[in-house]
Amino acid sequence: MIEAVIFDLDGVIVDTAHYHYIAWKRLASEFGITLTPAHNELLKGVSRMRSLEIVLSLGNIQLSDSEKEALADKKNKWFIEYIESVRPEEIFPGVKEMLVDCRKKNLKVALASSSKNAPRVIELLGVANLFDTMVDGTMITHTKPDPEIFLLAAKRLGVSPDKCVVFEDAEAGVVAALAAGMKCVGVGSPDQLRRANVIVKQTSDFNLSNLDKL
Ligand code: B16
Ligand code: MG
Repeated sequence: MIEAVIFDLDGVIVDTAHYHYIAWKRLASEFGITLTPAHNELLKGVSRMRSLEIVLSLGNIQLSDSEKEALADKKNKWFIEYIESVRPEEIFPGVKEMLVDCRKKNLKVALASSSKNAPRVIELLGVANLFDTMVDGTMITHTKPDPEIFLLAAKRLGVSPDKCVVFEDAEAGVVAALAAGMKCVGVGSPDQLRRANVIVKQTSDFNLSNLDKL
Protein backbone atom coordinates (compact mmCIF):
# COMPACT_ATOMS: atom_id res chain seq x y z
CA MET A 1 0.00 0.00 0.00
CA ILE A 2 1.34 3.42 -0.93
CA GLU A 3 1.50 5.76 2.09
CA ALA A 4 3.29 8.83 0.75
CA VAL A 5 3.56 10.93 -2.36
CA ILE A 6 6.72 12.93 -3.03
CA PHE A 7 6.60 15.78 -5.54
CA ASP A 8 9.49 17.31 -7.42
CA LEU A 9 8.96 21.07 -7.87
CA ASP A 10 10.31 22.33 -11.15
CA GLY A 11 8.31 20.78 -14.02
CA VAL A 12 5.91 18.92 -11.73
CA ILE A 13 4.24 21.65 -9.66
CA VAL A 14 5.26 24.78 -11.59
CA ASP A 15 7.30 25.68 -14.64
CA THR A 16 10.34 27.20 -12.96
CA ALA A 17 12.39 25.44 -15.68
CA HIS A 18 11.48 28.38 -17.88
CA TYR A 19 13.07 30.83 -15.45
CA HIS A 20 16.16 28.61 -15.07
CA TYR A 21 16.36 28.48 -18.87
CA ILE A 22 16.26 32.22 -19.47
CA ALA A 23 18.83 32.80 -16.72
CA TRP A 24 21.21 30.15 -18.11
CA LYS A 25 20.64 31.42 -21.65
CA ARG A 26 21.60 34.92 -20.53
CA LEU A 27 24.78 33.60 -18.90
CA ALA A 28 25.64 31.35 -21.87
CA SER A 29 25.28 34.28 -24.29
CA GLU A 30 28.07 36.09 -22.42
CA PHE A 31 30.35 33.27 -23.61
CA GLY A 32 28.99 33.24 -27.16
CA ILE A 33 27.07 30.01 -26.47
CA THR A 34 23.52 29.69 -27.80
CA LEU A 35 21.52 27.60 -25.37
CA THR A 36 18.63 25.67 -26.95
CA PRO A 37 15.55 23.99 -25.41
CA ALA A 38 17.29 20.62 -26.07
CA HIS A 39 20.28 21.74 -23.99
CA ASN A 40 17.84 22.84 -21.29
CA GLU A 41 16.58 19.27 -20.91
CA LEU A 42 20.07 18.34 -19.67
CA LEU A 43 19.84 20.99 -16.94
CA LYS A 44 16.56 19.78 -15.46
CA GLY A 45 16.74 18.28 -11.99
CA VAL A 46 20.53 18.56 -11.67
CA SER A 47 22.35 20.92 -9.31
CA ARG A 48 23.23 24.53 -10.07
CA MET A 49 26.97 23.78 -10.33
CA ARG A 50 26.42 20.72 -12.52
CA SER A 51 24.14 22.83 -14.75
CA LEU A 52 26.89 25.45 -15.06
CA GLU A 53 29.44 22.79 -16.00
CA ILE A 54 27.10 21.49 -18.71
CA VAL A 55 26.59 25.02 -20.08
CA LEU A 56 30.35 25.75 -20.10
CA SER A 57 31.12 22.39 -21.73
CA LEU A 58 28.97 23.44 -24.70
CA GLY A 59 31.59 26.10 -25.43
CA ASN A 60 34.57 24.00 -24.31
CA ILE A 61 35.20 26.58 -21.62
CA GLN A 62 37.33 25.66 -18.62
CA LEU A 63 37.36 27.88 -15.54
CA SER A 64 38.66 27.74 -12.00
CA ASP A 65 36.38 26.77 -9.10
CA SER A 66 36.19 30.37 -7.89
CA GLU A 67 35.27 31.64 -11.36
CA LYS A 68 32.56 28.98 -11.57
CA GLU A 69 31.22 29.94 -8.12
CA ALA A 70 30.95 33.57 -9.25
CA LEU A 71 29.08 32.59 -12.42
CA ALA A 72 26.69 30.28 -10.53
CA ASP A 73 25.95 33.17 -8.14
CA LYS A 74 25.36 35.53 -11.03
CA LYS A 75 22.88 33.13 -12.65
CA ASN A 76 21.15 32.59 -9.32
CA LYS A 77 20.70 36.34 -8.76
CA TRP A 78 18.93 36.59 -12.12
CA PHE A 79 16.84 33.52 -11.34
CA ILE A 80 15.78 34.99 -7.98
CA GLU A 81 14.74 38.22 -9.74
CA TYR A 82 12.70 36.25 -12.29
CA ILE A 83 10.88 34.05 -9.77
CA GLU A 84 9.70 37.01 -7.74
CA SER A 85 7.00 37.39 -10.39
CA VAL A 86 5.68 33.84 -9.71
CA ARG A 87 2.01 34.01 -8.72
CA PRO A 88 -0.31 31.33 -7.20
CA GLU A 89 -2.07 31.02 -10.59
CA GLU A 90 1.16 29.63 -12.06
CA ILE A 91 0.77 26.32 -10.25
CA PHE A 92 0.07 23.68 -12.91
CA PRO A 93 -3.64 22.98 -13.48
CA GLY A 94 -5.15 20.54 -10.98
CA VAL A 95 -2.03 20.27 -8.81
CA LYS A 96 -3.36 22.19 -5.81
CA GLU A 97 -6.51 20.03 -5.89
CA MET A 98 -4.31 16.94 -6.10
CA LEU A 99 -2.34 17.98 -2.99
CA VAL A 100 -5.63 18.50 -1.14
CA ASP A 101 -6.84 15.09 -2.37
CA CYS A 102 -3.70 13.39 -1.02
CA ARG A 103 -4.58 14.80 2.39
CA LYS A 104 -8.15 13.51 2.12
CA LYS A 105 -6.78 10.05 1.26
CA ASN A 106 -4.53 10.16 4.35
CA LEU A 107 -1.41 10.10 2.21
CA LYS A 108 1.67 11.88 3.50
CA VAL A 109 2.92 14.59 1.15
CA ALA A 110 6.50 15.80 0.62
CA LEU A 111 8.35 18.16 -1.67
CA ALA A 112 11.79 17.02 -2.87
CA SER A 113 13.43 19.64 -5.04
CA SER A 114 17.11 20.02 -5.93
CA SER A 115 16.52 23.76 -5.94
CA LYS A 116 17.92 25.83 -3.10
CA ASN A 117 15.19 28.33 -3.99
CA ALA A 118 12.33 25.82 -3.58
CA PRO A 119 10.99 27.23 -0.27
CA ARG A 120 10.60 30.70 -1.82
CA VAL A 121 8.79 29.32 -4.89
CA ILE A 122 6.40 27.27 -2.69
CA GLU A 123 5.74 30.37 -0.57
CA LEU A 124 4.97 32.45 -3.67
CA LEU A 125 2.57 29.73 -4.87
CA GLY A 126 0.85 29.78 -1.45
CA VAL A 127 0.83 25.98 -0.97
CA ALA A 128 3.38 25.46 1.83
CA ASN A 129 0.63 24.30 4.21
CA LEU A 130 -0.21 21.37 1.91
CA PHE A 131 3.14 19.61 2.49
CA ASP A 132 4.03 17.52 5.53
CA THR A 133 7.71 18.10 4.83
CA MET A 134 9.92 19.84 2.30
CA VAL A 135 13.43 18.81 1.30
CA ASP A 136 15.48 21.15 -0.89
CA GLY A 137 18.95 21.53 -2.35
CA THR A 138 20.33 23.07 0.85
CA MET A 139 19.69 19.86 2.82
CA ILE A 140 21.53 17.30 0.72
CA THR A 141 25.10 16.45 -0.27
CA HIS A 142 24.40 14.50 -3.46
CA THR A 143 21.84 15.76 -5.97
CA LYS A 144 19.68 13.68 -8.33
CA PRO A 145 20.34 11.11 -9.87
CA ASP A 146 21.58 10.17 -6.38
CA PRO A 147 18.62 8.90 -4.29
CA GLU A 148 19.60 10.96 -1.20
CA ILE A 149 16.90 13.64 -1.59
CA PHE A 150 14.04 11.12 -1.83
CA LEU A 151 15.39 8.94 0.99
CA LEU A 152 15.59 12.01 3.21
CA ALA A 153 12.01 12.98 2.32
CA ALA A 154 10.78 9.46 3.20
CA LYS A 155 12.73 9.52 6.47
CA ARG A 156 11.24 12.88 7.45
CA LEU A 157 7.77 11.54 6.66
CA GLY A 158 8.43 8.35 8.62
CA VAL A 159 7.43 6.19 5.64
CA SER A 160 9.49 3.34 4.22
CA PRO A 161 10.80 4.03 0.67
CA ASP A 162 8.87 1.14 -0.90
CA LYS A 163 5.63 2.81 0.20
CA CYS A 164 6.46 6.10 -1.58
CA VAL A 165 5.60 7.31 -5.07
CA VAL A 166 7.63 10.11 -6.65
CA PHE A 167 6.38 12.52 -9.34
CA GLU A 168 9.32 13.61 -11.51
CA ASP A 169 9.81 15.42 -14.82
CA ALA A 170 13.58 14.92 -15.18
CA GLU A 171 15.50 11.83 -16.22
CA ALA A 172 17.92 12.39 -13.31
CA GLY A 173 14.93 12.47 -10.95
CA VAL A 174 13.39 9.25 -12.30
CA VAL A 175 16.74 7.48 -11.88
CA ALA A 176 17.02 8.85 -8.31
CA ALA A 177 13.48 7.74 -7.37
CA LEU A 178 14.01 4.20 -8.65
CA ALA A 179 17.42 4.02 -6.95
CA ALA A 180 15.66 4.96 -3.70
CA GLY A 181 13.44 1.89 -4.14
CA MET A 182 10.36 4.01 -4.83
CA LYS A 183 7.77 3.95 -7.60
CA CYS A 184 7.90 6.81 -10.08
CA VAL A 185 5.32 8.69 -12.14
CA GLY A 186 7.14 10.44 -14.99
CA VAL A 187 5.66 13.80 -15.97
CA GLY A 188 6.36 14.87 -19.53
CA SER A 189 7.77 13.25 -22.61
CA PRO A 190 8.45 9.47 -22.85
CA ASP A 191 11.77 10.28 -24.61
CA GLN A 192 13.40 11.29 -21.31
CA LEU A 193 11.31 9.32 -18.85
CA ARG A 194 10.97 5.81 -20.23
CA ARG A 195 12.27 4.23 -17.02
CA ALA A 196 9.34 5.59 -14.96
CA ASN A 197 6.59 3.12 -13.92
CA VAL A 198 4.03 5.22 -15.76
CA ILE A 199 4.27 8.43 -17.80
CA VAL A 200 1.66 11.20 -17.86
CA LYS A 201 1.63 14.42 -19.86
CA GLN A 202 0.92 16.61 -16.86
CA THR A 203 0.90 15.92 -13.12
CA SER A 204 -2.87 16.07 -12.64
CA ASP A 205 -3.42 13.51 -15.45
CA PHE A 206 -2.48 10.84 -12.91
CA ASN A 207 -5.47 9.48 -11.02
CA LEU A 208 -4.55 9.01 -7.34
CA SER A 209 -6.84 5.95 -7.19
CA ASN A 210 -4.20 4.16 -9.29
CA LEU A 211 -1.33 4.65 -6.81
CA ASP A 212 -1.42 1.05 -5.61
CA LYS A 213 -1.37 -0.29 -9.18
CA LEU A 214 2.09 1.10 -9.95
P1 B16 B 1 18.75 26.19 -7.82
P2 B16 B 1 13.78 20.39 -9.21
C1 B16 B 1 15.95 21.75 -9.98
O1 B16 B 1 14.68 21.74 -9.41
C2 B16 B 1 15.89 22.24 -11.40
O2 B16 B 1 15.16 21.32 -12.20
C3 B16 B 1 17.28 22.36 -11.96
O3 B16 B 1 17.22 22.84 -13.28
C4 B16 B 1 18.10 23.32 -11.08
O4 B16 B 1 19.42 23.44 -11.55
C5 B16 B 1 18.10 22.77 -9.66
O5 B16 B 1 16.76 22.65 -9.20
C6 B16 B 1 18.86 23.69 -8.71
O6 B16 B 1 18.17 24.90 -8.59
O7 B16 B 1 19.80 26.77 -8.68
O8 B16 B 1 17.53 27.07 -7.67
O9 B16 B 1 19.26 25.71 -6.48
O10 B16 B 1 13.38 19.92 -10.58
O11 B16 B 1 14.62 19.38 -8.44
O12 B16 B 1 12.61 20.91 -8.41
MG1 MG C 1 11.93 18.83 -11.99
